[in-house]
Amino acid sequence: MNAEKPTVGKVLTATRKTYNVSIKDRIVSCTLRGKLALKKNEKNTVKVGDDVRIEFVTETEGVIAEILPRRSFLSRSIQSRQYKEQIIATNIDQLLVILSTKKPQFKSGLLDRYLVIAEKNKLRPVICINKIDLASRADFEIYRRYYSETLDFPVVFTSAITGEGIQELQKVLQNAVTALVGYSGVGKSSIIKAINPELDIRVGAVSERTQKGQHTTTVVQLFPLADNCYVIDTPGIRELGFWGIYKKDLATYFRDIQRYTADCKFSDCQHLHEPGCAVIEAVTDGDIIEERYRNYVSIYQSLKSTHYE
Ligand SMILES: Nc1nc2c(ncn2[C@@H]2O[C@H](COP(=O)(O)OP(=O)(O)OP(=O)(O)O)[C@@H](O)[C@H]2O)c(=O)[nH]1
Ligand SMILES: [Mg+2]
Ligand SMILES: [Zn+2]
Repeated sequence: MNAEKPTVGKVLTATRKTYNVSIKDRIVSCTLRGKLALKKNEKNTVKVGDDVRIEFVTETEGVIAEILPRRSFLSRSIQSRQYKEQIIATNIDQLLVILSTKKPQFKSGLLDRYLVIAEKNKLRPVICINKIDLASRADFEIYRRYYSETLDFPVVFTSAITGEGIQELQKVLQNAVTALVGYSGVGKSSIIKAINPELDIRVGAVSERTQKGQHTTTVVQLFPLADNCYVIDTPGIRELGFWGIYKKDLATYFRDIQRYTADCKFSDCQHLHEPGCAVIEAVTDGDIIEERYRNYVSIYQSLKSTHYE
């Protein structure tokens, strides 16, 4: 091998100074080329999932010289002095939204927030209801039916403990880069480990007292699972801020609500309590499930009106 020859690889981990880049079957530990090290905005900061051009220094060490164009990314807002966009990972095809039946308790409101983020980021969502060993499927059938049949999102029930549903999930993950998102403790890391038990991944117990996870995963990490199949583990995000989503646009990220908005009496209808609202009518008729509509209203109320507010 020519040690000077630049090569393209995928960023597996990105900590402050070191970046692990996967090139073919090897992992190269990289630092940043001067220009990239100066950076200081999200667009030219190396992120997990980036395809990068590296130059080898030794057989196992290199320098990242260039970030290749990104085809997508997942971002969230972080609230410091003002809202700031933070890119969580890049070059993602689909978002695996994971909830658990219990410990922590299933909440459809959380599911709908993640689905808004998926739609906003133009990522295909797949819904995974994990810890099915702790509950009865029948209790979740209403969600499975609505989200898969009415909304057309794949829904998979899994248990990382018994292995139920893991094969079905693997099929959905084929030929894609999938980011796993969901609250701390729902079992994101456990599911990756269930797919490949040889991976070195930490899982952590859920607190008996609060029924919450303990934020075991602290960094974003990409795992190659098979040829052209990658998953990205993410830390359970405590505060799921919305980036660039405003009240007036929210309905466009709810594909079921969106189907009715053209029939509302007022063109600026926000579907809250306006007369002649076709969305509210669809809820009354049972075409949109009430829980989903209530989640819309609650997310609506939590959003800013405009960019400048
Ligand atoms: N009963 C049951 N427990 C599970 C299942 N999946 C994960 N767990 C347990 O749930 C706890 C949390 O699992 P993790 O995989 O660490 O959860 P996580 O989503 O990665 O959490 P963070 O890294 O904190 O965001 C561990 O004690 C797991 O053993 C499941 O399918 N059934
Ligand atoms: Mg984890
Ligand atoms: Zn309306």
